[in-house]
Amino acid sequence: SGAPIPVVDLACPDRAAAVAAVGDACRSHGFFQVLNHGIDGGLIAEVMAVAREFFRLPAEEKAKLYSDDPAKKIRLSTSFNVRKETVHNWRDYLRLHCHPLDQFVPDWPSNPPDFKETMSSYCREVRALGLRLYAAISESLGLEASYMEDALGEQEQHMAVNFYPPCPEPELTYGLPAHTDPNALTILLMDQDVAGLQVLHAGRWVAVNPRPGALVVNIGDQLQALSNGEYRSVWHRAVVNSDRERLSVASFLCPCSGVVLGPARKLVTDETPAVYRSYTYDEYYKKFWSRNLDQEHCLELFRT
Ligand code: AKG
Repeated sequence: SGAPIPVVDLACPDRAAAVAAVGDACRSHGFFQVLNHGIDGGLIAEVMAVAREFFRLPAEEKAKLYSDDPAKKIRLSTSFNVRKETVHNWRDYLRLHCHPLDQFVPDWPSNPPDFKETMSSYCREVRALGLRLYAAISESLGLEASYMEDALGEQEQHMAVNFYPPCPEPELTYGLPAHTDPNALTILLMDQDVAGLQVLHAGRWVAVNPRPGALVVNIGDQLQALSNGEYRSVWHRAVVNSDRERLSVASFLCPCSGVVLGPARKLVTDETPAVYRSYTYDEYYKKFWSRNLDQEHCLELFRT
């Protein structure tokens, strides 16, 4: 129910209009779909196919990658920290670190045989798209185009390849419970024909049904902080259903851990005082994951 999330066409010849559309979407919903994002449709289809093939591997083969240690750089699990949760997610997910690629790819799954190559190509493309979006987001706030990229440091990049099997009793759990993203920017690729992602907007859960070829982008907690609360990192969740499996691939751009974050100086004025104090990403990340996902917004703990 509710209004669908905004759609931004990155091929819009009027750049100022595209930048304004990005800004409006970040302010109103914290989520938007991007069309003409520049990532080849053939590559996107291959990513979905290779991810599906991975989850179809025999359980014994996948079990070799299983770990409930959140510190591992590559692992298969059902949530960030299964040791802490009281209700388990109806999800399998493969968590990968993706930047720099040459450091991490050797440890990625070598079955399916084209997993490494396909996923590496996609990671490179997603990163380039993320950097383009940072420029538009910075400009839409009246900042230098390079502001976000500079402020976030040499960024890490992670990926969650999420597989939600059909669930016999979908009302008893979630694929992924309500959360905001602790990172800066998330780019989501998902099945077009099975609904699951829901976004909280004006107090209601809104289903996201991406248009063909679209990617879904959302603002993470760090961009909310850098924008001094102007842009919103909103609650979202994945629901499951009893008859269809669903696949999504979430790419997270994350500040480097030592970088000091806080509202952009230009956005702090007498009329708009700093909403958040400064902190390191390391401090934020530890705080975020030391709590349960569905508690109050973690940024509330970093208010001035
Ligand atoms: C995540 O991986 O953090 C997500 O929010 C995924 C949502 C989805 O499966 O659509």
